[in-house]
Amino acid sequence: MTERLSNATLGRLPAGVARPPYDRSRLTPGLVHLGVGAFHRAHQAVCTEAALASEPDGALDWGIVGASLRSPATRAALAPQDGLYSLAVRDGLGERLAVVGALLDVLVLPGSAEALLGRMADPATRIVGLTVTEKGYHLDPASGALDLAAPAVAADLASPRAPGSVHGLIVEALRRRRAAGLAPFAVLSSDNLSDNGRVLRRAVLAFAGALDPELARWIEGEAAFPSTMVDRITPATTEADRLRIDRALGLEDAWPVVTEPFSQWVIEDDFPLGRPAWEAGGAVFSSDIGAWERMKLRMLNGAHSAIAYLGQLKGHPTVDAAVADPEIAGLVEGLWAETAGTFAAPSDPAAYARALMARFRNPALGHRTAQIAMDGSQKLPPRLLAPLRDRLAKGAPCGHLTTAVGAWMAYVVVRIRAGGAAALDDPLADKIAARLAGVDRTPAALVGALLSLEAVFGRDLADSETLREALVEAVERYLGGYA
Ligand code: CS2
Repeated sequence: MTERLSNATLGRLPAGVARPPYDRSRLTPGLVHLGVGAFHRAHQAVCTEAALASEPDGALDWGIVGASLRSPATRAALAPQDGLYSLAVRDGLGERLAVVGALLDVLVLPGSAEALLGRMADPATRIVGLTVTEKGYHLDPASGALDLAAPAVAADLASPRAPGSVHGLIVEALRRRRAAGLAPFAVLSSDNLSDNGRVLRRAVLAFAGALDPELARWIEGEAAFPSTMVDRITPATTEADRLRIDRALGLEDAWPVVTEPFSQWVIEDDFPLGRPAWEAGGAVFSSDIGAWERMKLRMLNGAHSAIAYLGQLKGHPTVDAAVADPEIAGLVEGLWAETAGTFAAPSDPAAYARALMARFRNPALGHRTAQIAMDGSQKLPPRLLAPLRDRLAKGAPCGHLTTAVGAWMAYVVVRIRAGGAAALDDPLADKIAARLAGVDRTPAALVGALLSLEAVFGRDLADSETLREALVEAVERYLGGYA
């Protein structure tokens, strides 16, 4: 049997596999990260690793304690490996492997909630990061405000000392810090939300305010919520990845992470208690995160969602297969032409678009369109509906944006018809299925039912006749075979 990757076996890795160049036995925790999935381990943890490696003889006090909010799987895989995992960077030219050492431990909720709160309230913890995907924020997607009635949020408001949501955890840990006379940690969202720091701050303040206005005022005055733009395409790891990587390591790694060569992190430099030297990993500090975020969300993620829905409707399982289809490549180019004018670009959008298409064509990632298609109700507003709104207001053509939104609608209808709400991976699946139940099968009726989802489209988009007509046309085109 192959031995497991661990501190004890690190020395046996083949020469070509990079490993932590610092003394791991001296590494102590400084960061807590909520949502320690593949993306965090391919991105922020790798920048942290570079920061640690940049001062191997310095104070190694920025180790990461991760928390899994929903599943014990990450801990089960990584605890026997002392938190070590390998990162496989892949493109058409091959695969580069590195073992990352920055992650010290993984705690799983709900069992370890108390240990996690203790760690967050510890004076050594100076930053609490989050990658919990859009739905982990429990926001009303159209307005961006915290949904105080969402079951996870309501449950934490009812028993705030034993929280399970990100807001509940952050507020309870901050309450304990305040009681202990400690300054707050910086709260760092690395999710694909527009103005993620600002949005999270508003949500945390709303949550705290509902419990204890004094505490909310303290958080408002003292705590930093820097915004960030994060980017690295990181598909879910497959069994084939595991087997291939184990062979290359000569050791078993139960949960390696596969990613692309490109990585970008733009961060607002607001860390009152200090931060790792993330620039060593290529992070860039800027005071204008909004511009970076809008370009990335509207161009990369907007195109991704369009590719995912159209790819699913046309039977393309992966992004590279989908963009090899001229109709989809054409839609993506058209989408970029429409979105380009809707934000103040921090760099040349044409060059950015060319680089994006090359990344989408990466043949070694196998990024599944079904994975990106998840949670459309949360993803559409910042990616496609925000630029659509801007263009509609100017009376500018938006045929490609509406085609992409229409593809989402057609996809939703196809899934729900095939297997009911359970077949749609989306936090609003039940609501969406209920809207569609009993309506006519005509494209106009289906579009009407979906546009009435105020949490997604707001009032304004539902009221736009121009949009409605364009969507009916798109849905007709893609649902033709199914209607
Ligand atoms: C993707 C993103 O799954 C999705 O919705 O669009 O995860 C995307 O791969 C990342 O944002 C790239 O940085």
